[in-house]
Amino acid sequence: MKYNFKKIEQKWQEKWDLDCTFKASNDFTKPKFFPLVEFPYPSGQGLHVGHPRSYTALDIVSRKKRLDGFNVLYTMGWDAFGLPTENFAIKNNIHPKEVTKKNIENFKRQLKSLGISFDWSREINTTDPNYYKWTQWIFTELFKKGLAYKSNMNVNYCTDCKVVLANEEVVGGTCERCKGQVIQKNKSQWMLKITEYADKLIEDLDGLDYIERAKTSQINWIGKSEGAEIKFSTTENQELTVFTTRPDTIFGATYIVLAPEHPYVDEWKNSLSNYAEICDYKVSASKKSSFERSELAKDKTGVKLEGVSAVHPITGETIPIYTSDYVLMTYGTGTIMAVPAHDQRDFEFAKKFGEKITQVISGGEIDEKAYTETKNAKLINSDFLNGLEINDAKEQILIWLEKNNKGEKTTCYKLRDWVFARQRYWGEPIPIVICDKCGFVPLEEKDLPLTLPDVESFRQTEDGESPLAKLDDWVNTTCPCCGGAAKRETDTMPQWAGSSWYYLRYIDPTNENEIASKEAMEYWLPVDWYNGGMEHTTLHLLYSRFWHKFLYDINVVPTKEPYAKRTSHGMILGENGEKMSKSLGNVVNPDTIIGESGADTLRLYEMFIGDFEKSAPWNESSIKGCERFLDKVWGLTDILIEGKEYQPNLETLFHKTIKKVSSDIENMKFNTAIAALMTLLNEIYSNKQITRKELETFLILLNPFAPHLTEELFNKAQFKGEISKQKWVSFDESKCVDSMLNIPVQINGKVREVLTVPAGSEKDFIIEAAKELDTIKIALDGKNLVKEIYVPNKIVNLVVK
Ligand code: ANZ
Ligand code: ZN
Repeated sequence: MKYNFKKIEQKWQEKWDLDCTFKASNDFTKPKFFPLVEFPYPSGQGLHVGHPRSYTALDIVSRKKRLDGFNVLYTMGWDAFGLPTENFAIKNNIHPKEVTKKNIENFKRQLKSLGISFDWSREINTTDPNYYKWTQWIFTELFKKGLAYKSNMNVNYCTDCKVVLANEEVVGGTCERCKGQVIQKNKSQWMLKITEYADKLIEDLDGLDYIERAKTSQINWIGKSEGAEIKFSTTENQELTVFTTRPDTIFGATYIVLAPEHPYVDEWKNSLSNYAEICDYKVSASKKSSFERSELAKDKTGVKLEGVSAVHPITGETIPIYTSDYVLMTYGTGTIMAVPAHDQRDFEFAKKFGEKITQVISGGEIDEKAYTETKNAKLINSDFLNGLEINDAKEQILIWLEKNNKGEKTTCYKLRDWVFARQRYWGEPIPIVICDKCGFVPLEEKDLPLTLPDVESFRQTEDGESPLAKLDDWVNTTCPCCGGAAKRETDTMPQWAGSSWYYLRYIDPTNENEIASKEAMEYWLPVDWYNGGMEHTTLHLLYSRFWHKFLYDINVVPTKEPYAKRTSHGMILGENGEKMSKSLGNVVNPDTIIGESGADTLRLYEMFIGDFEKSAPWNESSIKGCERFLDKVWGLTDILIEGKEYQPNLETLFHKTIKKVSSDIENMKFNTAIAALMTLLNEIYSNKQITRKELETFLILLNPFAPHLTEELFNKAQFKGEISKQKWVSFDESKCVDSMLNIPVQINGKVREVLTVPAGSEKDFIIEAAKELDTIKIALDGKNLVKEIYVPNKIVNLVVK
């Protein structure tokens, strides 16, 4: 019994649009629910079947919450600035604005065809000047508070894309996007001081309902280490400062290592007898990524600085200085004290270069590896630290260092400030004017947005500057501060800017005076549930939490954190189990599935495909299974009978299914919820009829998953109103227990019959009833019954001789 999904789906989508069925209300007295999914980058390829997994999941939650009486704000937007659009525009000589517009139209058509219950009246677009006015405004506020600054930085520069790349955009020394060569380039860049929020970004994770791996990936990215800086004097008139997390091992420090980029390596040139060799080494190190350099397994390389040496701050011993690429300039002080007995990398290096290995912590063995510490290990070979446990030794040495002015306690972070500029066209202009007299001057709010001017060509200048740099009329301006001649900043903001605060704009998308009204923010914030890809649980979450915390500190938002809960879905893979990609030819377009089987089938399938948090391969035959299930649902009206009750033999199953589907939706177990509905449907069909009450319950339970079909059937069966305006169904806990039990009856351990009795029957009653069964009676006839065993609710076993 095929149903006409094409007609039905279109009909309901039009009706929902016309009636604004899913519009979030401005009645702030109702309980609210604010779900959020990562808004897409509208690429030329259109929607991928991976997108609907997240959108459908929170659509199911949203639809249920509405039936639960919540005012739900579920909406969509476009993260539309960025490189692919710009590259396409350059290649085809079309304005990126036009490309973006077309791509958005296509994405929107596709999303609408999925029947997601978005409130489309709140749609936003990061490239709309009314939107980026506020992105720019946040930047000027950051600037005023000293959190945006310009600094000379060694940056990753892709020679093909001609852009500065973030570390995570560089993969194995090449550009993640174009695979072009990445070199280090010194450039004056706008930076955001996210490091100022490092502690808060860790501490405040505590109160949040984030999946564990999202929390750990943020904590690891921030990489907070408590330790000490220790000063070593040298034969030159400069001191070396090392960062160590193990100041207790100081008596085991047998040499010093500088990063190859350390400025002293050049400054000491005249004292270094092997300077040429050192320079060669620096060149080879500059070709490796920091990841390669830090790898434990890599063979250690390095060069001794001949002609200089350091002095141990406590023993006064002379110790050698090396340079090696396993020490990174970007972490700590770019200098370490090597303790080869207890640090594996130092150990490997010391063995190769024949340096002294002094054990200072008791226990363990040394062979291929440095000593491993045992519990309660004590300090040895360490003068006044001897006999102390590690933590006590740390405390004592810190006291000594501070007293003798040789070092102090410090905390180090892996997190770096955020490079916040690109030399490209399709991004938010940075709203800063550069004046000879006044320096950097931010635009005032009344002069925002600073709109992106039109240009003739979207290519960078020959020397890799932003295309905006070619527009003299635009670049030359007057200083907002002194009125003198000044120039505009020509760099634009990075892709991450617009997505760092977009959820705030959903709250009040057309507000012209502020990001959103105070009242609306008080009501809607925080986001109750944010779902998105695992690949965004580190940087995007950190960046947006940073901006939110800043906005909280300047009294713009009422909460410390933007998102109360964060979950992540697994990726949908190609049929061959590999990541879907054009080059592998395994990409599935949702349009195809919707055309062949309908949106409800696609939705159901994507939720049935496996555990929501795990990745799952695409599978055509399971799609057919989902389609058949919906066809069977469509046939329910043919076996419909009157009746305001559940039929006795189905009552328990209905209550159990309501309970299961309700909690499964809240816990993202969409696949098991669907399985429960499939079981219920089979039972209904074996029962050969369904009452109106049962049909109504079934349709409401299925509605969040298959909204079009259930709306249509609800209407067809002449229930009052629309299904999306009903109340979610309730269950009775006491009715979730099966009323009758089926107990197998054995004779000498062999099952002969199954006994059906009311749940909770007494043992004696059950044994007597078992003996009364026809087959059992015959089997017992003339035998000597020696034992009667009853395992409660499980089995009766009668032993005869
Ligand atoms: C002595 C020592 C003894 C160390 C020992 C470790 C074990 P985390 O935990 O990641 O912060 N280190 C410091 N700066 C470095 C740099 N720029 N490049 C490479 N390594 C660096 O690691 C801190 C430890 O990593 C520091 O503590 C230092 O080695 C090394 F048994 O100092 B340790
Ligand atoms: Zn000025």
